[in-house]
Amino acid sequence: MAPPQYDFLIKLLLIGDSGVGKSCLLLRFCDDAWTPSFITTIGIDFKIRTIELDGKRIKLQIWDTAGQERFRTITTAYYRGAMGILLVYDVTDERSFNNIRTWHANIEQHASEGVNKILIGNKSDWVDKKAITEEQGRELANELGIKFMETSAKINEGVEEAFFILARDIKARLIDSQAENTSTTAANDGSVKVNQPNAGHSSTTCCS
Ligand SMILES: Nc1nc2c(ncn2[C@@H]2O[C@H](COP(=O)(O)OP(=O)(O)OP(=O)(O)O)[C@@H](O)[C@H]2O)c(=O)[nH]1
Ligand SMILES: [Mg+2]
Repeated sequence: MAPPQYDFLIKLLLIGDSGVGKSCLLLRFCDDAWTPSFITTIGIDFKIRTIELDGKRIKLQIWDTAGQERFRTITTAYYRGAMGILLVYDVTDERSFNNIRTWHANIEQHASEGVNKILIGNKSDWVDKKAITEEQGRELANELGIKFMETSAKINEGVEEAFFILARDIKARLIDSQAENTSTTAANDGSVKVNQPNAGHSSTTCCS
């Protein structure tokens, strides 16, 4: 069997209200493409992009959930397998910002403990229609104890950074720390096995 084309697999999840731009962020990050048309996600979708961090090839498997309420049962089932979650609101839509607390509470309830998170204020290009300031976004992120980025999938601003910040945090938590632990055991059995970033997480039906 051919060896995998990556060193580690990281599973990410995009959540947030319908229309905030989750699918567009994914399209921008994975395909460097943009579409102004709104095709609402039905249930769940995913895309892959392999990035390099500190000389390691990290395959990002990114799950894109439907924001619409009617898909909530399906989408919630994907929380547990996620190593990192992007909580997205639309900076021109106050309601989507106010709903972030509910999305965050859903994570607390359904995701794996210690899952890395980042708050994303998308559509930063739409200056005229902006309803939520960068400061408000940062304050909420601080309150929730998570990182924050404003992004625009349209003009490709902050998108790369947002995914990389999250991937780096996950790498530090699951891969680097595990490598440190296993390097001690390596002295005993001669093998270093760090290629299981999901070890210790309960597996679900979602992401295998
Ligand atoms: N101006 C601007 N519009 C955006 C941006 N990102 C997305 N949009 C627009 O917002 C609309 C919704 O984008 P989607 O990515 O489909 O939204 P979604 O969050 O995936 O929605 P659901 O799949 O229903 O949950 C589309 O018309 C996009 O073109 C952005 O950065 N700037
Ligand atoms: Mg979508």
